[in-house]
Amino acid sequence: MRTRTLLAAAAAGVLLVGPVQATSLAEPAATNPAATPSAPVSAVLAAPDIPIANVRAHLTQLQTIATNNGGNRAHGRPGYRASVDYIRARLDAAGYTTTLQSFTSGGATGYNLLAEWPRGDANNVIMAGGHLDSVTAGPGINDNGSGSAALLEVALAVSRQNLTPTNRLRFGWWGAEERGLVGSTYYVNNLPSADRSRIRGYLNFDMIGSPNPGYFVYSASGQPSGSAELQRVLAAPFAAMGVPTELTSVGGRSDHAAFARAGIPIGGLFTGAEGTKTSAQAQKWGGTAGQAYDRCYHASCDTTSNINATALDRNSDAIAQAVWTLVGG
Ligand code: DTR
Ligand code: CA
Ligand code: ZN
Ligand code: ZN
Repeated sequence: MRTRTLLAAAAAGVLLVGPVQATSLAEPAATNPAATPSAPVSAVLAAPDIPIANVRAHLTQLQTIATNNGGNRAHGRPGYRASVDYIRARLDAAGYTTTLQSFTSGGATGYNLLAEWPRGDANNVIMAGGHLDSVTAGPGINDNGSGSAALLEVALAVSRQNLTPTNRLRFGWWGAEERGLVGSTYYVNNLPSADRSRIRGYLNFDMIGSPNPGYFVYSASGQPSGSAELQRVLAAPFAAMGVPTELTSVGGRSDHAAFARAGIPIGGLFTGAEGTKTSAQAQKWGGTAGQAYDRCYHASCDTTSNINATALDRNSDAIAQAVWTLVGG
């Protein structure tokens, strides 16, 4: 099934499915009428609520890791590898197939952590990721412990639900984003083209718990064909929550960029960094106008106190809903 059809069908909340035994989105053989897709059915189960307490517990662990390792979780420092080991251990215990991909940047070894849920059509892969490294100045709890912890908890929810998705689900925790999107670029550039063509979309989550939050959805404008469906799928949960969102043009400022350059549809969520919240935004979202979305961006004060729990909860739940929709949970 063409990418756009796949994502459009998923975004519509229905999947054209053949008889029960259909396990792929490939068009059924024309010669086999029995395989003719039945009427569209709502085959997408509702995503579970992601417990914000669990997400915050992961942030507390990442904070402890930073505190015990020189105050940061930066590329090439012990706190980064300890962060990888924390996430990987929980994914292994939950039944994921995990892979550590190493690379070198600035003379130090970096690591990408890939985790695949071993079910669903491997020819139709939906990826969700975010960077796990911090800057050297601090623990990086909002940037990007927030995205990393939410992704981990969504992955654990998939396992708890024992999901049998139509499509394949793969998570990525990227290294050395703060050195210039190094880990995600290494991953995409070293992926064989056949594997690259199996990725139907990439969702990026970098800073989703900012203390003075905005609710931003990555704009599909200027992005690869198919990105508009991802934009719609990511905006829908907030509409259901009654939370207005704004589109943000993310350019090359995070790990979606390498996927976009490879022509893979991208989407993502963001609660803001050094930018200043406007009066109009404060009117609709609360918080403080004239103040940065995250005053501790790239600073030592980016600790577990630098998180807005409501924003983190809403974004975590939105990630789960988008994943369930796109993989056909
Ligand atoms: N570059 C990210 C923070 C960041 C700044 N603008 C955007 C837009 C979309 C996602 C992330 C960001 C970082 O410092 O990790
Ligand atoms: Ca929740
Ligand atoms: Zn950063
Ligand atoms: Zn970041």
